Formats: sequence, C-alpha cells, structure tokens
Amino acid sequence: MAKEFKRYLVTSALPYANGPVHIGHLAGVYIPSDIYTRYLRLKGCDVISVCGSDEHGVPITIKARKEGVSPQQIVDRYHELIKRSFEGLGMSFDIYSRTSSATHAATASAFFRKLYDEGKFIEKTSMQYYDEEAQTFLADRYIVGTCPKCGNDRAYGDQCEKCGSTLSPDELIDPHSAVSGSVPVKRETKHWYLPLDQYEGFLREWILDGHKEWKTNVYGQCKSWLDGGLQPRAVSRDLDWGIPVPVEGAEGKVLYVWFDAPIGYISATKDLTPDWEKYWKSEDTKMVHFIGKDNIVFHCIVFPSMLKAHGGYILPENVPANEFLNLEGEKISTSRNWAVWLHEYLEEFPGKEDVLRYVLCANAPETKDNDFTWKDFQARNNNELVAVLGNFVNRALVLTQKYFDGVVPACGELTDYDRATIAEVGAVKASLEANIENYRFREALKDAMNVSRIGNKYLADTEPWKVIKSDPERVRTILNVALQITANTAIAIEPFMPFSAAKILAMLAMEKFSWERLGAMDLVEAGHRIGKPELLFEKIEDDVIQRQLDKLAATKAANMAAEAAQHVEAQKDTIQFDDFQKMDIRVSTILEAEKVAKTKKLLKLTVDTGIDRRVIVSGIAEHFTPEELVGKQVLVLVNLAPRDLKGITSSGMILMAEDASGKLRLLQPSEATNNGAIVG
Ligand code: B3M
Ligand code: ZN
Repeated sequence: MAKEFKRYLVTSALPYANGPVHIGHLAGVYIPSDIYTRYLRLKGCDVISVCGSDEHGVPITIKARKEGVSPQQIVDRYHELIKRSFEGLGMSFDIYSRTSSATHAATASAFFRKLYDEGKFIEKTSMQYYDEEAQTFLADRYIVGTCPKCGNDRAYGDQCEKCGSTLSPDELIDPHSAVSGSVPVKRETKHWYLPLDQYEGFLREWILDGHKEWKTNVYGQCKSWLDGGLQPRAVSRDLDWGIPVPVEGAEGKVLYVWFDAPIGYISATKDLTPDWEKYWKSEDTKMVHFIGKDNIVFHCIVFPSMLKAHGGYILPENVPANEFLNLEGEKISTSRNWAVWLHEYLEEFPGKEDVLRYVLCANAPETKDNDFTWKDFQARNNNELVAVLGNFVNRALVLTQKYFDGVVPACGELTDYDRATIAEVGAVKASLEANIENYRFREALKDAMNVSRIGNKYLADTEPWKVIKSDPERVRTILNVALQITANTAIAIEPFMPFSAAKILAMLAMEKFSWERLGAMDLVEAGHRIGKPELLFEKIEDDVIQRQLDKLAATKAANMAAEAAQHVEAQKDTIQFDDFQKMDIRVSTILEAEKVAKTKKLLKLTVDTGIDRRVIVSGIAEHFTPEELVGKQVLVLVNLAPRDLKGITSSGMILMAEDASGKLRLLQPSEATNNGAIVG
C-alpha cells in the first residue's frame, strides 16, 4: 500500500534572476507545480509551495558585466520582474523568496559548516584556468571553447548547450576566457569537494530500488549517472559573487551556486513559517521537486547526497521533471531571444492568463520534448475553451436568466438520460485525482474539461430551447442539472484555470466549493439567484496571432544578421603591389539602367567611365531597382575582359560590398568626383 503522508512540501526550481521567465519554464515546471499545489489545497491538505529567485552563479555575473552594472542590480531587477509576472499568471506560491536574503546566507553557511566540521568534504588543490588579463579564475561559464562531443565552438566550462553534455573546463578544446577573450593559463587553487562516489550505494538503493515509480525519463537519467560512476564534485568557486565559504583561509571563494540554490528551498520555508522543521524533518511530509530535465542530476543525485551527509532532513518522494518545450519548431533560447516571455504575454493578452495556463498544460512536455505554436494556441482557445467550456457555461447561465429570471429552478423527475449524464460527471473525480497524483497533468486537464464537454452534450441533446414551448416543467430539470454541472466545472478546472473558475463562481453567485464536492448534484440550491452571465473566453482572431508570428520573424532576421556578422571571411592570399596595379578602377556614373528581359537577376547598365560610355551587365536586379541606380556614381573595374551575358557584351564590373545579411551596397566616392578619376 502507498504510504500515507500528513503534509506536503512542494518546491519549484528557483529561476535564475538573470532574465525573465518564458513559456518553456512555465510548461516544464511552474504550471505543473501550481496545478498540483492548488489541487492539494482544494482537498484541504496541509501543503506549502515554495519558490524564489536563484541569485548567485556565473550567468548573473556575466550578465552584469555585459551591461556594466553590479550583480545586485541585475538580481534586483529580475527578481521583481519574475515575482510580478508569476503573480500575474496566478502562481500560488506560499512564498517567493530569494537566495540573496540574509536567512539564506545564514542557512547555506551553516549547512556547509556542518559538513565541513564533520569532515564530509575533501579538500583538494588543483590547477584551474586563470585569466591573467582580467586577473580572475574562470569558473563554469567564464570559460568558453569547443565541445569535444559535438564540435560546438561556443560550449561552456560546465555544459554544452548544443548537445546537452555536462563538461568540465579541462575537456574544452581551444579554451578562452569569456571575460577578456584571452587564452587562459593554469593556476593552483584550493576547493572543497563533496565525494559523491561515497553516496553511490545510498543513491542506488534509494532511487534504483526504492523509486521505480519515478517517471522513466527521470529514473533513466539517474540510472545512467549512477552506472557511469560518480565523482567528487567541487562545492566552492573562485568568484566574488555568492555566499562566502565560511572557513578561514577561504578569501575570494564562494559556495558553488548549485550547492547553495537547493538549500534555498529550506531558507524559503524558514522565511515562510517558524514551523518550517515539520516540513523538512518529519517522515510524514511528502516532498516533491518540480524541475526541468536539465536539473535532474542536481535534485536527484547532488542535493539528496547533501541532505544525507547533513542528516536530519527528509528526501524528495518524487521529482517529476519535464522535458523541454520548443517554440515554433526551434529550441527556446534566452540569448537568441527565441521565446514567448511571460511578462510580455501578460501585457499583450490581458485577461487571458488562463488561456496560456491551459495551452501550456495541454501541451506540456511530460514524456518528450514538445512544440508550442501560435496556431495551436489559437486553435485550442477557439475550439476548446470558447467552443466547449465557455459555450456550455454561457448557455446554462443565459437560459436560466431567460426562462427563470436568474432563479435556479427545482429539479423534477430525472430521466434515464439525466441519470447517465450525472453518473458520467461523477466518474470524473477518480480519474482526475489519479492523474494529478501521478503527475499526468495533460490527462488530468482532459478529465477536467470533460465535465463541460458532458454538459455541452447534455444541452445539445436535451434541447431546452425547443422543449420550453411544449414542456416548461422538463426545462426546470434540465437547467437544474446543467447548473449543477456548471458548478462542478468550476471545481474541476480550478487547479488549472483559477481565474475562470472564480469567474464561473461569481456568475453563479456562489462561494468556492471544496474538492470533495466534485461530482455532487446538489451544489446549487433551487431558489438561489445567480449573477449576470458574461463570456468566459473570447475568440482569438488571425491578426492577433499574425502579430506574434511577425514578432518572431523579426527576431529570427535579427539573429541571422548577428550570426552572419560573426562570420567574417578569412583574408585571401597575399598579392604583390604589381598585382594590384593591374586593376584599373575608375569613378563612373550610371546613366541608364534596365532589366534584362527573361532574367531575374540581371540589370543592363550604361555607364560613363570618363574614358567612354559602355554597357555593363550586373547581377543586382534583386537588390536595386533601375530607377534608384540612375545618376549614381560608382566604382568600376574597367579593364576586366568583356564577356557575353544573355547576348549582351558586358565590359567591366561595378564594385559592391555585401553585408552580413547578404544585402549589397554601392561603393561611392564621398563627394562628387569627375568620371574617370583613378581609384588606387
Ligand atoms: N536556477 C534553474 C535553471 O537551471 C536553476 C534551478 C535551481 S533549483 C535549486 O534554470
Ligand atoms: Zn556539445
């Protein structure tokens, strides 16, 4: 039999405060954790949900350096932005804390100190990359080079984002400093290591034998880490941003961000309640970590080993990590701005918080990477939220207003069909619960939507708008049943779409129901007066979606140009002065320009070279219109051997520059110059 727990501790990965939150974070971590927490709360469980900003680590100092501000300014900015946008989306954390807090510094320091005092660390001196120009050690992302596994030339000292491999700085080919670009030297430095190899036996037993129920992607990753053999891991870094290593002789050293960040869950709980220990130290607590797949090793291997080494803490009961969400077929990327940012969505789609929550849950990358597309977003809104959920609730309420003046009619005798419908609604609860409790949120959402699907079908089949003429008594029963289903809908969707659930309750003029009432048919009493019906969802038109697609297209174009700019062609072989002297280049004026018939690219230009008037055929028709060329001065290589193009003899070549995006530019003298002037 499954173990019974008295309380729940839900944690959600602490977002790095070096940028805003995007839909990938939401679908992978925060939407599922919020659904789970809201469900448990509705059930009346003792549950707390903790989260906060991860404010240490190299990504933050790199961002600060790039912008020329302090790391503190960066984390202050993004902590506020993330916190506000989470609230905007209805994330119901009991606390959203931050790892730059005093509580956290004290908690993480004490944690480290206990392990240190008890001899749980290995102290090791090693040679590490050092940037002599910037006078700093190069931890993690400060060192960049070529990935030995996939050849990506922008891999980091801790990870290659292209192939996903975990790396150490020593594995990088052609390492260089991300700070100064210089080639680093090696210098001796001392660090503390957690000997993970000593925890292998414990981890094998706890995960491989004890948690076979974990999601296959999570279990599989743990198994492959364990089978690969664990190594001691450094828990300190040479950096000036972080929690100082609380040991004498450790100046200039801070705790590694992945050592302090998970302890952030503990400090957040401390900030939330003086009773924090009952959540962290009692075997009656079920702790669940919601994370993305790139965090599995830290939450399943490293943090549990830390907790075990410390002693006195519980371990997670489950770590339902998700895979990644892509955007329009491409990997979401913060640096390439390929994302839908939460704070922008909230601004651009006010009142549509639940639409995003719905789409991201319906599409969550639970077992494999998945794709978010704006077309799918639109289709799900229009065909599911508007056409099913919104339509049903609206019909039930509007018909009650229309036929009974907004007063809930009494239920008369039930037909077999009514009874079958009621039974169907009643069956939703068990399935919905099993799905949420087993972290199958997509399936759970389908169950929740089923309530209104059943209601919609019920109204379509019973046709109260027709029956009202012949049998108004029957319509009382039909609408009573429909209103009970409406109230059930509000319960079922609350964990997923809290704003819409609250709207339905407001329209019913009812208070929130407890989860246990799901399936009941006496939720709304006869004689109760309902409120004013409003539309729950509105259709999203094509132009709204097109604007988002245009925005992405602009991002893509900007990225392509930026990437091209980084690839300047290598210099050609050396030539002698004589070689150069052979080229006769003259200032000339374009007198006439016309397209060459039956070609896409060719223009026939008549130019005055100062020497003569001649014809030059140039493959630039896709870049310039004939009109914009006429009258322009250009540079012409006049002694290029003539050649025939489409039956026209071309005598010379107009010089142009091709920019990073492939656009052509004319080269012109800076001021008007006589034709025939020699360039050299
Ligand atoms: N800051 C999130 C990330 O990898 C990382 C999670 C910490 S959870 C303790 O984006
Ligand atoms: Zn790689």
